[in-house]
This record gives sequence, C-alpha cells and structure tokens, in this order.
Amino acid sequence: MNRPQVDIPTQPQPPFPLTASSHIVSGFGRGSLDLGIPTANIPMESLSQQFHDLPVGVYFGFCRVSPNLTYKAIEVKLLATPDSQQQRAVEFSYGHKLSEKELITVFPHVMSIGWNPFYQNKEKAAEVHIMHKFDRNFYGAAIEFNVLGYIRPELDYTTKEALIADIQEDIAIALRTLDSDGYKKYSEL
Ligand code: ADP
Ligand code: RBF
Ligand code: MG
Repeated sequence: MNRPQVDIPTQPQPPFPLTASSHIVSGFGRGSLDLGIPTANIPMESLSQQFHDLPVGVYFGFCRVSPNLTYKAIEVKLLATPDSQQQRAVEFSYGHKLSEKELITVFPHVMSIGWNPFYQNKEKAAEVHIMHKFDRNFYGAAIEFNVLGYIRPELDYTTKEALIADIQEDIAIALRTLDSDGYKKYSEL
C-alpha cells in the first residue's frame, strides 16, 4: 500500500509522552460491526490542548480501564445510528463488568485522531483500540492512557479491506515498539 514510511524514534520525543484520563463514550458502533476492530471513543473536549494540536493520524501508547464511580448502576441507552432511521440499544456498564485482571492490567493501544475520511464524519474523533480481547463492552468506563509516538497520517481509503489491513499494520508496529527498551518503561501509568 501507499502508506508513508514513518521512522519511529528509539524513545518518545516531544511532545510525547502525553497523558490523559477520560471516559468512554459511544459512537456509531462501526468499529466492531463494520471493521471488526472496536475502538473506545474518547470525547475530544476531555483532552488537553496538546492533543488538539497533534496532526490527525495514528498514535500508540499504554492504557488502563477502570469503573466510572460516578455511575453505580448499568443502563441501556437508545442511540441513533448513522442513517438516523433506526436506533440501537447500547449497554452502558460504566466498567463495572470488567474482570479483576482487566482492571489492574496496563494494555498497549493504538489511537486514531481524525475525521475518519473513509466514513466522512463531520466531527474530529479520538478513538483507542486496546490490544486485548474483552468479553463485553465497557461503555462509560474510565480510561487513563498515554501517547508515546506517532505512526502515520490519517488516510482515505477506497475499500474497507485496505483500511483494515493498515490498522493491522499499525497494531503490529505499536506492539513491537511498545515492547522495546525505550518505550516499555512507560507502561507504569
Ligand atoms: P462505537 O462507535 O460506539 O465506539 P465500536 O464498535 O467502536 O463502537 O465499539 C466500541 C466499544 O467496544 C468500546 O467503547 C468498548 O466498550 C468495547 N470494546 C471491546 N473490546 C475493545 C477493545 N479491544 N478496544 C476498545 N474497545 C473495546
Ligand atoms: N479512518 C480513516 O478514515 N482513515 C484512517 O487512516 C484511519 N486509521 C485508523 C487507525 C487506527 C489504528 C484505528 C483504530 C482507526 C482508524 N480509522 C481510520 C478510523 C476508523 O474509520 C474508525 O475506527 C471507524 O470509523 C469506527 O469508529
Ligand atoms: Mg469506536
């Protein structure tokens, strides 16, 4: 593919590391349903100016999820779908169903910040795909994460398969880099 070659430094370079803590909101549900790659959507408003100033594209780092203590009970919300003709029922568990292990583990992630040209979104979105197989959703949960580096610019795609293939490549690059000496130590969030 024609993704630009970006050399990743041997350790984070300014403005990285950046850190953030937020909660997970719902989008249109496309990540899991259409791409098979779920992404925890983060409201741009909850992120510092430094995140807003980053070029749109793909980033990586470490993250941890935890229960959102503001909410005690699980709720089901009816949300709009992209075509607005239908609604979908989305369970907000606020992280209360995460396992003990999942709560203490720091996971690697890849983050997309951008306009998702493939889907022609109207608003800038920040989304985190966590490299871990969760048994269920955790909408509303709290998330803490850092961003340690940049992988590539946001691209437009003519096919879904090409987008998926590039995300798989991003995941491989992130896992390899986060496991290297210059990055591993940033897993202490
Ligand atoms: P949405 O458009 O609502 O973000 P997605 O299809 O992207 O829908 O699904 C995202 C949700 O899936 C996340 O909010 C989270 O609750 C859940 N999820 C399950 N596994 C993962 C994972 N490995 N990384 C990120 N989110 C995950
Ligand atoms: N969407 C794009 O339109 N162009 C991209 O280059 C792009 N890169 C992504 C990279 C990663 C690592 C992830 C997790 C998502 C990316 N997406 C991209 C966003 C994708 O379109 C999005 O996850 C879906 O819109 C579901 O919300
Ligand atoms: Mg998502």
